[in-house]
Amino acid sequence: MPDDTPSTPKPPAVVPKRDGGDGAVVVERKRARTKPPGLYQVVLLNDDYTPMEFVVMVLQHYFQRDFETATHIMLKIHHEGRGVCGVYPKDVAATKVEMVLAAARRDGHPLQCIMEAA
Ligand code: TYC
Repeated sequence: MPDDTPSTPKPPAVVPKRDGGDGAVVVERKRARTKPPGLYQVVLLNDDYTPMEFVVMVLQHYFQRDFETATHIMLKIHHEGRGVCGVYPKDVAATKVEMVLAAARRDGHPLQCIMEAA
C-alpha cells in the first residue's frame, strides 16, 4: 500500500538534531560584537582673553606641535573661532582635554577645549 494513502497513519515527524546527528557541533558567529575604537578630535575654541602665547604653549606641550605649527593653529583659532589640535583614541582625547582645561584654569584663563567624534 502506498504511503500517501489518506488512511495510512503517518510516522511522527523527525526533528533534525541541532548537531546533524553526527555529534559535530557547528558554531556560527553572527557578527563581530566589538567595534573598532573610534577616534576623537581635540578642538580649542577662541576667546577674547586667553593670551596667544598660552595657546601656543598648550599646542606645543600637550599636542607635540613645533613652534611654527602651534602658531599657525593658534592663529587659525583666533581668526576662525576653533581649530583641531590633534586626533586620538577616546581615552587619550579625554585626558588631553582635562589637562588643557586644568592648565588654563590654573593660570586663570577661560580657554575652552572640547572633543568630538572625528
Ligand atoms: N583670541 C585670543 C587673543 O586675542 C587668542 C586665542 C587664540 C585664544 C586661540 C584662545 O583658543 C584660542 N588673545
